[in-house]
Amino acid sequence: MTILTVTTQPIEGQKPGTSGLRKKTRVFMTTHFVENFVHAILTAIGGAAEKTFVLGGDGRYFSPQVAQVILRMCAAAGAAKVIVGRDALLSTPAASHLIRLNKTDGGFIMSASHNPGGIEEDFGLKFNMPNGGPAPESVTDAIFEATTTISEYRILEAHDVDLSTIGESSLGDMKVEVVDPVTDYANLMETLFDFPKLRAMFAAGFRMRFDAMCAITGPYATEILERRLGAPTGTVVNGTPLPDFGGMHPDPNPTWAKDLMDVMFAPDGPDFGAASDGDGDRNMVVGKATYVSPSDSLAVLAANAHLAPGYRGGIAGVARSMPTSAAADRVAEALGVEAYETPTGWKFFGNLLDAGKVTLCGEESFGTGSNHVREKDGLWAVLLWLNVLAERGQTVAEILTEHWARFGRNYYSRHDYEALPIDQANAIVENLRARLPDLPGTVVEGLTVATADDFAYTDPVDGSVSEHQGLRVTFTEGSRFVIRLSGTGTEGATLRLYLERYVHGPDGLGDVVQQALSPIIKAADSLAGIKAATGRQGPDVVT
Ligand code: VG1
Ligand code: CO
Repeated sequence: MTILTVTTQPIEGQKPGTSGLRKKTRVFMTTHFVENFVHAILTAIGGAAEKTFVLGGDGRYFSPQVAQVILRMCAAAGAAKVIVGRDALLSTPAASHLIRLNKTDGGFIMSASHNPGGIEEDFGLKFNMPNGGPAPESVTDAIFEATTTISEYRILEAHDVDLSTIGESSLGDMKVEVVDPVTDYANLMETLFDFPKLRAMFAAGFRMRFDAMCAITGPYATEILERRLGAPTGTVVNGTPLPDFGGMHPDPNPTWAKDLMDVMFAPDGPDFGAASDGDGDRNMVVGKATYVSPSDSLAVLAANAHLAPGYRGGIAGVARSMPTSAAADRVAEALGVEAYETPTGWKFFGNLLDAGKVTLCGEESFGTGSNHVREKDGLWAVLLWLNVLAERGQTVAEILTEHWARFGRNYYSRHDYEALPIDQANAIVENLRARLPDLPGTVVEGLTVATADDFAYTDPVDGSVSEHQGLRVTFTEGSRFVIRLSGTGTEGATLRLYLERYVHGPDGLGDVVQQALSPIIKAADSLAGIKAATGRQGPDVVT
């Protein structure tokens, strides 16, 4: 087979964001776009010669074609082998696991996660490192750099590899091993959780609904929940991955998983509900008529992880992204373990996990995970919740109520203003940033500003510094808001406003989160002027 050397030139905008490169699918479909980016990845990691990689994705439109390009470029670059999920399918956590299990040199994940899929929607590609985690900023910077200087790439001239049949084949001198996307991951879950106990809980009539939102977790949830744990057929809904996710927006939150919310809040609703995102790394958990905020979910899991076999020895520490509520910090304090605060995005947890400093990590955006892989993991979180429910024999509502009584409650919400003109969003952030030094002591809407800064993170393991990770303003009575721009969108800019208020012990505020937060919402708007600048009456999505 011939290796072709193709002349190309830099394509603008190939800068990886919070989690890989995401663009409109039609942009990815333009000439050389995929090839240029793959070449840049291979350059940034020092070439592919003799290396082994993992390849898979969430099955969205255009993935089959991109998989073939990646295979032919890896073959041309002298890679020894690529392990591919059947039909190029792999959830992000399953890909992370395969990278680690097979001690490979990293992996390519084709996904734009929670962004909708289809020819008119979004596509994405990210590279994970040999530890199974997302490439750190040093590597994504090097990838971007390589996209700006590219002049040619190499690709093998060959027919498509059959990815629909499990087994090994050759592409030039490179081996291609097609594996079942689910088995190894499901086996890993069996080592972490008490499957016999969960089977007994389902056998005793425990009712659950798992909404896979026509994305990648369907096959995983069906195998684990229905086959291995004996949950009734139909427990998993929307379980077949579709190239356009059936037109759904696979973002597991109350807005986009409204069907699930309706079922869970109906009078005869199941005991437990869950949804996951496009690539299976995020989750929403819901009890009977009880919504669990992701920040609370992380805190509850941290407080109860020792109830599951994989975490019996306790946890080493907890990490959360800066905008995530401090609920987990209070648990860490009670357990006498360290709590870490990182910038948004899973790539910042990798060093802490590798160094054994933390066992659990989480983000306010419905992502939680542990040291079992180096990605957040939606189904893992669902199984840990199930294990906790089985051990405690309580409902989700009872567990939450007891948790708040013991640790106090961090009222929390995120308000997203989507698809803003980029200049407008930048101006809101720049204006507030410029005022930060003068804010302490200012009284706004009855609240006094205590501190105001632009979050910068120094990685405690390798000393690398990441600046401009979100503007945060805290008030003297302990509440705060954070503003940052999304790094995963593909249309205009999305402004995220994160709001938090801590109330110690039973508070009489009830379950009216937005009401409890209303003083902070007003103060944030008065300081940042979001409504005035955008002309909008309120956020597009509230979680
Ligand atoms: C969002 C979330 C962030 C998450 C990221 C990737 O990023 O806020 O917490 O890590 O998506 O998740 P941003 O920059 O848009 O706020 V996923 O499931 O898209 O890989
Ligand atoms: Co995701």
